[in-house]
Amino acid sequence: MDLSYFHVAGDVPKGLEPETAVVIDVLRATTTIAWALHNGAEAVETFADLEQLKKKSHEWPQDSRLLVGERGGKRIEGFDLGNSPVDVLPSLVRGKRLFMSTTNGTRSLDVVRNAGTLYTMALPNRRAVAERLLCEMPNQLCIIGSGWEGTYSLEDSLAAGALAAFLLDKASNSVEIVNDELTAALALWDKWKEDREGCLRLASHGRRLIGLGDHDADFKCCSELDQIDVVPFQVEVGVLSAS
Ligand code: 3SL
Repeated sequence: MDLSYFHVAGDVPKGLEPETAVVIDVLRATTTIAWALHNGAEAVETFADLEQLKKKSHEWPQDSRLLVGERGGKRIEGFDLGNSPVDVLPSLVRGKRLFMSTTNGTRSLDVVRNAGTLYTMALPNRRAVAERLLCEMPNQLCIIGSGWEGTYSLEDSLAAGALAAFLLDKASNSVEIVNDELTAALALWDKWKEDREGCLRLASHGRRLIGLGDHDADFKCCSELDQIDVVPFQVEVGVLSAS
């Protein structure tokens, strides 16, 4: 399996349609997606564009849909929930379809929606996603971060390193690191793996969230490792289900 990492979806070379892609947005979209599906959401349908989200969600029965998302870290006006993984409680999301739009994470997903196979990952479901990849053993895997408005983010690189480290540990003979971004992500993981929350708090988006108010529960949740077994998988364009 050839492994590469792109800091943001815009860095994926034009014309490269990844055979298998894993999209990461540690703070907080893919952590929220993992917890929502773990807690029984029917699916999470993601949108880059808010108008499209509103149109699609209105075609869905009102009692089985929730509108979820943020802009600039704050809940979108009129939406049921913001983008916090600790808010997608089983009592709220079980059986519901979540219509979700976030500043960066759902945009990243939109860019790589035509990948042959598409997963999302965060730190709490790292092992589950890695084990799925080891079963499937694709020839080529692109790990794609979400960053912040097109720029690098420390926390997504940390998680990319965490995924690569797991794959190398379990199958070093079958895994090849093919770009420098992933080598750097592995070094980052090595440095911060015992203080993941410290890394998230140091990250510029972590500091942005701290500036917006108390996000202690989010930091704790987003930095947990290998806690849940859900593997979010794109079943149709834009729609992620637990698998
Ligand atoms: O950028 C995103 O997609 C969000 O995850 C950002 S936030 O953590 O919800 O502010």
